[in-house]
Amino acid sequence: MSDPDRPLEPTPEQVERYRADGFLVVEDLLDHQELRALRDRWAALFEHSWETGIAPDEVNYTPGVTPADMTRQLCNAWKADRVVAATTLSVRNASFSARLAGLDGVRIAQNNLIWKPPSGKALLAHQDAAYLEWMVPPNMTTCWVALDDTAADTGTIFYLRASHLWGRTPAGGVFHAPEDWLGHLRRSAPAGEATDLVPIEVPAGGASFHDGWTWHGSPPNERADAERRAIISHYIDARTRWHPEVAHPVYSRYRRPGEAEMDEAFFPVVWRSDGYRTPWLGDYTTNDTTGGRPGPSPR
Ligand SMILES: O=C(O)CCC(=O)C(=O)O
Repeated sequence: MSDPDRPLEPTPEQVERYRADGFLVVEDLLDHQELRALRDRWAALFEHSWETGIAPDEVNYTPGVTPADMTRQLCNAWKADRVVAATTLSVRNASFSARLAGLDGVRIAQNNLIWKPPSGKALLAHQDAAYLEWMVPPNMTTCWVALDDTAADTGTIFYLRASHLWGRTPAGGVFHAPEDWLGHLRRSAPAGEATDLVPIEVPAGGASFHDGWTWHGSPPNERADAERRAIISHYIDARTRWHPEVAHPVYSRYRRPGEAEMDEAFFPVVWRSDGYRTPWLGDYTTNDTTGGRPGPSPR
């Protein structure tokens, strides 16, 4: 199951379950070697040590400044670290996600490293695609991989089964450390809909995949002795375009003026059914699971 360089095909039953539930669990996506390599890079990344010398696009954690119980996040750390890139931009993760979504190809839109410390705070229940009005069309297919054994009481990701069929609600609420992580969901759920909340309990290296309109979030980590880390690849349809009028404060800086097409330098095509893959990815994602080159630590 774990060769990152080979396409991975879901079974017809997995596709059917994904389309019905809006998510799918795969208990053994990463092998021990890939898992260990990612864990070895983790602390250094959150200390702002960038192996490539390039900072992630968003850094929601500063050592010694961010309160200890906040859930930490780095967005697009694949630009900072090639071990993170090897998993995020793997043919395995991208092909499996695309096949579940019925897409002929996917680009990476964003990657997230989430670190919920012991007793760490919640992340709001939301629909990913609601944050993507700067794309045409707003869409997303996500591969979420646990780096620790997860349980309902360690603040794992929860999905609202079949909520991708509820329709599209504008983004709302506070994403990081909300008072009530289900508040936005409760205000948005269609009247009479059952709220079938499913915690994803998988061993480390286990994964879940979800649709961009599936409601999901994660409650506080109730345990004082358990980390809860995840590496997340948010893919989009390879044909996605820039919205001509709506800008994102961070990501629209990668838009070439006057052009609708997304630039493969920043949103590479990770997998396409005709075999195409953005050429520079070959050299960049070395799958060097020894931990990558030691790099400088600019602050
Ligand atoms: O890991 C989490 O707690 C939430 C992650 C998330 O929102 C996502 O993968 O879209």
